[in-house]
Amino acid sequence: MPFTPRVFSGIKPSGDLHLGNYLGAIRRFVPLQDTHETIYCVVDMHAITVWQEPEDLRRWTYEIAAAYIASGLNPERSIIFNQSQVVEHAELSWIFNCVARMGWMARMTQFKDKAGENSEHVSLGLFAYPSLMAADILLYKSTGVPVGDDQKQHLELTRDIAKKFNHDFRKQIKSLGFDEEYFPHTESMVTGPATRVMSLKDGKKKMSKSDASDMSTIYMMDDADTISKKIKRATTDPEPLPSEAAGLEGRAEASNLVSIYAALADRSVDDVLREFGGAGWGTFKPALADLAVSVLSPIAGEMRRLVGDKPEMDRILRNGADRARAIAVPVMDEVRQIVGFVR
Ligand code: AQP
Repeated sequence: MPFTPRVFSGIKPSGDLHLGNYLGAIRRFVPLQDTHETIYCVVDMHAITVWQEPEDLRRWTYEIAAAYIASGLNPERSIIFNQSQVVEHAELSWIFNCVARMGWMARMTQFKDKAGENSEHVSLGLFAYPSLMAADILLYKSTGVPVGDDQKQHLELTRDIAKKFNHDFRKQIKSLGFDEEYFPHTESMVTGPATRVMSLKDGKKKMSKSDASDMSTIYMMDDADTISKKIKRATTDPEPLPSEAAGLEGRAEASNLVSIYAALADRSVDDVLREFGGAGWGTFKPALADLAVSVLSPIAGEMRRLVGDKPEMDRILRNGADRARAIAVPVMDEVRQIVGFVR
């Protein structure tokens, strides 16, 4: 039985949204509405794998849903909801905890980065995070996941979990009338420039919600002056811009700013360098600042309007959760039968 081309992705409400979330994820979500069934989630259960103030969690949940819509997602076409309203995510994740192996989880570089020296004291949820992510994706039998480059390893693990489930339960899957696979092979959709936006202060570090320095991160809700100030103070090297991409080799900060420009302008890096090759930062940074403001400011304005209308946001999230459940409930019914749970 062929799988419906269906896209799932999500963002954690664990801080203010930034340019990396926008370019690496949200902006890529929008055109997929034309070609796929699309499901975009605010993954609040992922956020609590590290401590969140409940009031902040609620505020960021609304903010992400608002960013989705303000960036061009249509809640009538895409399913937009927050994860905790569809309890089936938690149930499938538990089953996947029993399919996945400890060794698979222990190899996840994001866990190692986040836990650091402190791995004995972080939550069990942080360790099991990729299993919940696999459940998010496979609950809807999603075939594609648009994510930033940093999530590639988690997607490989999602495929491993699906493969092992399909293999371990192949007899039961067949007896339910499925040919071979119950869960599909999920492709990661990571393409184009700025799949990994780096910190403005350190070109080797990912731009992140949890970065302690405000100046390294452009937030989606930053005003025009703040965006310009951050770009003008971004770390660079003394060399002018090269005229082709190969000239950015070994220049992490320069490469980051050019990639951001290319992604915001919807152009290739080579094309941007054809225009700016030979120019100094005094020319390039103001051009980048103007471009970033022209893209982000209208979105921020619309986000502010939407988060100010809580009843409307609640209606959208509830409606999205109802539509998500309409797909998830029959899948979980089958999964329970496959696993052998008595109902
Ligand atoms: N710097 C980035 N460049 C490109 N894409 C990025 N994403 C995150 N940072 C960058 C993409 O945004 C989506 C949502 O990410 P998430 O919030 O679920 O988790 P994350 O990747 O851990 O994001 P942060 O901002 O770094 O959050 P914290 O600091 O709380 O861990 C994903 O598709 C991700 O690839």
